[in-house]
This record gives sequence, C-alpha cells and structure tokens, in this order.
Amino acid sequence: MSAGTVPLPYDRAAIGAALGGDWEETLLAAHHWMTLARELDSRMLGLQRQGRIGFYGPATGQEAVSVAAGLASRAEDWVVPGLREQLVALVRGHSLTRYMHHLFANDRDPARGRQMPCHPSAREVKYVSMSSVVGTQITHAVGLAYGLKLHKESGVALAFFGDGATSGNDFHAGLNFAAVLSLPVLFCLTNNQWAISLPVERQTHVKELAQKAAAYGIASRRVDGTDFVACYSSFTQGLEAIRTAPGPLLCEFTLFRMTPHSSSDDPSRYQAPSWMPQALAHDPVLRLEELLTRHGLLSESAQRSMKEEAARLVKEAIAEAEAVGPPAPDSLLTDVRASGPRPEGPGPEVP
Ligand SMILES: Cc1ncc(C[n+]2csc(CCOP(=O)(O)OP(=O)(O)O)c2C)c(N)n1
Ligand SMILES: [Mg+2]
Repeated sequence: MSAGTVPLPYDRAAIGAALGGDWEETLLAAHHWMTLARELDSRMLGLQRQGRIGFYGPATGQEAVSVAAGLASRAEDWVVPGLREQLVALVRGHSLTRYMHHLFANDRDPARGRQMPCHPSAREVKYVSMSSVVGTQITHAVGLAYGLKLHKESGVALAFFGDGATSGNDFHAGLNFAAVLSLPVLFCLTNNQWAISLPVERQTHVKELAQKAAAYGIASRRVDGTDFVACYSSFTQGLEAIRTAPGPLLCEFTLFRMTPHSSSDDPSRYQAPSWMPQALAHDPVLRLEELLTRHGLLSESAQRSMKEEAARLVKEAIAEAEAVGPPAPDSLLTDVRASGPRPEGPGPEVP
C-alpha cells in the first residue's frame, strides 16, 4: 500500500456479511484478476506505443467493478460492455490468449481483424462486442433483455456505460423501455468522472448520476467502485433482486480514471495536477491489497509471486499471438454470409 491509500473499512465479520462464507476465496480470486488486469493494461499500452498493436483502451482504476461483475454473474447472464469491460469477459472464462489474438488482430482473432483492437466479442461467455459509439449498447442490452423475456429465458443483461453516456439519447430510451416493460437489466454506470477531456461536472447539473434513474421509476444505488467488497455485494444483491422480481435496477459506481482515455489520448493537456494523487489514494488494487494484508491473507512473497505469475501469463500470451500472422486478405468474406458471395450479374428482381 502507498502512504496515501484510503483503507477499506471492513473487519472480518463485515467482509463475511458482505461476501458470504467463502469470502477469503473470493477476495483472493479478485486479487488474482486485478493483478492480471494491471499487468495487461501496462503491457498493452507499451505495445501500442511500440507499434505492435493498433489501439488500446485501458481500464486502470476500474478493475474492482469488472472483477466483481465477472465473479458475481452467472453463465446465463449477458454482458453488454461500455468502453472498458474486457476484464469481465476474462473473469467469465474467455481465454487470455484468444483475447490477445484479438488485440493483435491476427488470423486467430475471433473477429479476424475486422473489428478495432480492444473491442473483443466472446460468444462462449455471452459477452457482446463493444460498439465504441457512446451509449448505443444501452438500448442493445435492453433489446436483449426483452428477447430473454419474450422467449421466457432466464438471465440478466448487464449493461455497462460511462458517465458521458448518461447525457445521450440512448440512456433515456433504454431506461424508459426497460422500466415500462419490466425487463431484467442491471444498468452498471461506471462514473470515472471523465468523458475523454470533459469532466463530469461540466456535463450535467446532477450531483449524483444515480438520481437520474428516478425519472424512469427505476431504483438505484451509488457504490464506491474502488471498493471490491462493496462492488461484489452490489452485484450479487442487484442480480438476485432482478432474478426474483424482473425489472431494471441501476448501480452507479464512483471511480477515478487512472490512465488516458485510450492510447490516442494525452490527459496532461486537460487534467489538473491534483487529479492523480486523489486517484492513487483510491486505487482499487492497492485498497484490496491493504485489506488482504491486514487480515493476514497476503504476504509480501505471495504478492510478489502473484505479480510474477501475471507477468508470465501476459508475456506468454503476447508471444503466442505475435507469432501468428495477419488474416489472409481473401478471408475477408469468410463466415460473413451463410452461403458464398452473391453470384455475379443482376440481383433478384425487385417487385
Ligand atoms: C456517439 C459518440 N459520440 C462521441 C464519441 C467519441 N467518444 C468516444 S468515448 C467518449 C467519452 C465516453 O465517456 P464515458 O461515457 O464517460 O465513458 P469512459 O470513456 O469514461 O469509460 C466520446 C465522447 C463516440 N465514440 N460516440
Ligand atoms: Mg467516463
């Protein structure tokens, strides 16, 4: 822990009450994923600067929310990400190597280089590709939940979006439809206080974004998104409530964006020098490590091995992905159509 880290306020009984009987296992699993995510963000930003991958969107500072969502959700649930929830796919079982193939847009990338890097889709864990168009995923998630309801299928759609997306039309349309139709959607608002260079206070007059849910008759809560224990218990409680009585809920996770918006951004041009010290004090990884250490669950050597293991896993995945070449140009239409391309000549007559 660094000197300024704000400690998580839990004794053992409080953690048990929030996370359940196997809380030690849950916290150690969370620490494993958060350590891996940190390593991944730092290596991939470096690789982008070296020109080895085309684009990267880090999620440093937002790991507690993604890991909690991944661990608390069930296989039947769907994840419709905002701009930085790739870790949810990994925690739900998407392989790191497959994700790396995607980041390199190589021939083994499930999208075969047709999607922008860092926009994975992971069908096997019901993780939908992010669109990058701010907010559109909110209405997609609502439509998906409507489909679940119409087909009488179980499962909840987890719709992720940032503070910036709450000022867009899709937020209004999505929340309104979800409420009116009582759809199983958990709206997961990751308020990292920035929409690229626009600070949240210049975007809206609402003090707490969760208040916006009231306008649609949706219950909401505000959660410290840098506190893994709070995030995990909000996801388990929220998902359970929706499974018991279908209808949407909204959780606003308050966060600090600790890295540039993406590999194309330079926050030194718009962030005040006071931003980073505040963000560091709420670093979710350091806060979890302090909690684990305080309760005797993490020794210095275990922490070192965890970091080495994360570095090894990421390094191996990079080496494997970098050794695969790009997709052949004539693969462009492979698996785009059910049958081959339309035969040459005039198409069918339009009546
Ligand atoms: C419709 C649309 N407008 C603008 C952009 C450019 N853009 C990309 S991300 C972004 C900000 C998103 O902020 P927020 O919703 O808070 O998510 P965060 O990046 O902080 O996770 C903007 C304006 C876009 N991709 N789509
Ligand atoms: Mg934001």
